[in-house]
Amino acid sequence: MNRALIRPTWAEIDLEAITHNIKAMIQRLPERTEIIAVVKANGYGHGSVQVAKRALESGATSLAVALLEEALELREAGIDAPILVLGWVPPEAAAIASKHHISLTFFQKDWLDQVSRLDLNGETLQLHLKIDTGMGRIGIRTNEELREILYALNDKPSIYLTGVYTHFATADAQNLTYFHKQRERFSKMLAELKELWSGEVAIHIGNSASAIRLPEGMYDFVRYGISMYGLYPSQVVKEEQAINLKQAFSLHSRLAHVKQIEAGDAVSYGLTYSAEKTEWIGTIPIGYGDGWIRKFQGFSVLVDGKRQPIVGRICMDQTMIRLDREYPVGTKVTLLGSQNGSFISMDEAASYLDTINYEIPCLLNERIPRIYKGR
Ligand code: PMH
Repeated sequence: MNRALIRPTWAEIDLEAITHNIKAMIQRLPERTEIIAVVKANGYGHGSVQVAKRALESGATSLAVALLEEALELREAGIDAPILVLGWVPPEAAAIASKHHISLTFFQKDWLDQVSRLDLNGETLQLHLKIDTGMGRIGIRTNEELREILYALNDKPSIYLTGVYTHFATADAQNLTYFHKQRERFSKMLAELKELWSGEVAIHIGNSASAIRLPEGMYDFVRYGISMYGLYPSQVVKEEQAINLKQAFSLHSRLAHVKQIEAGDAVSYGLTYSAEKTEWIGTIPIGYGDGWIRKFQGFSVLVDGKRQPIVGRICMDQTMIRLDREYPVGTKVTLLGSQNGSFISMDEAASYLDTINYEIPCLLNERIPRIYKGR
């Protein structure tokens, strides 16, 4: 028996959907613009190694992660494509990056000075310069910082500037005024950089929302995250219908117990639910210990293609649902995704939790095995 599947609760990742979503993006982009598949946070909870491999097979040419640890995991899985770390890495770890040919993001002169004092064992280190054009997170903000950093790079022979990029704060919004302001700041900074620097650098500015909405303005690469997984960056982008995406993630379990309760009988901690009449109650083996958080109380799941409400408090490992009739133990329950023609989207779950779709697959933790379809 497959140990990962002793408990019948699993996430299914449809790799064909990943291929579909990458191809849809490639079709929108001009030929010169390539795709960096963003697989940070374990591929937005979908599994970084499997998604990265499928993304590269489907036309993405590089990968991006948030942490150096995440990049090393990809290298350990035998992936040799270019990888960029998007977050800040402690300078003393830069030798690990150069050893494994992983590109790092930088934006501090002090960081560069510290890295230049490391022994890189004859390897080179490739860096992308991050420009903060208005996200207010990381990056240089002024021409003075740019000049200082480029000047400092000049006498560091094993450190190469291979990319420059920025990130948008409102590319998914209705009003794109701020987005265009950030683009304007970026192109000014880029013009300054080109005055001062003769080397070839790859330029990338766009996440999913910007790449979907302004494919012509994306320079050399787009950093394709949420939409590679088949989710729209926002309702606004979804309604524009510029691209057709397929949700890759679905979540399933099976009824572990089915019973009838009588009017007045209560369910779960705190007795927050009592039956109004005789009812069928099912128990499924998933709970907040899996990231299926307590706020899902009152949301629905699919059994027999029909919506059935979650009743009573969600426990650490178990959740109860009210069934429209008796079902045998072992009946499949779909918590996210489609079953018999019905569909519970990630967007619906996110809206129920008053959050964004990005957060849901990240929330569902490693206790839930990921099963890959379409291999
Ligand atoms: N580039 C950077 C620097 C990012 O931080 C992200 C996503 C992406 C690209 C991909 O964006 P997309 O998923 O919208 O396509 N980063 C985050 C974040 O830090 N919180 O939510 C999404």
